[in-house]
Amino acid sequence: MTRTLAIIKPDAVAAGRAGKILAHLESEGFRMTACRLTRLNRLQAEEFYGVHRERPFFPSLVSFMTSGPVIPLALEAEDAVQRLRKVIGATDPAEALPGTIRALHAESKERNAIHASDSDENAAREIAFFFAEADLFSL
Ligand code: FUP
Repeated sequence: MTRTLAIIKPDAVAAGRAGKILAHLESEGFRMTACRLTRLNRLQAEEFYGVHRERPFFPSLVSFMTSGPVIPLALEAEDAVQRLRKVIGATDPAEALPGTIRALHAESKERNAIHASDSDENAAREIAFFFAEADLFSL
């Protein structure tokens, strides 16, 4: 078993889609090892997306990610990082394969319902961003 981090983003939480997204993740075999409902402040959002700091969409992304509550989830599965990337679909919902979470629930490239770590190294960093080791349940 390996771990990855998902975040159900403010658009999906506000639209009442968090339950459906969690059910989708569970139906794909992901198990929750930690879960919170929280709102990022500006500094936290800027740090989380620090790799995109110089990109033109960065201010808008930070503003969106701080606009309301989010649900970070530490998830466990075999090959969790790569499998979750497949299940969420492409960044832009217009390019996401049918049946993926972003194809089903995202509004736009920015308001795209869910985040998923893109490597094992980033998964470890992103899980630690939201959760203490003692908060993680091993299943
Ligand atoms: P992803 O790994 O699919 O979440 O996509 P990226 O790491 O490339 O981008 C991180 C977030 O930046 C996306 F979820 C949404 C936002 N973004 C934009 O708003 N516009 C863009 O052109 C690219 C990314």
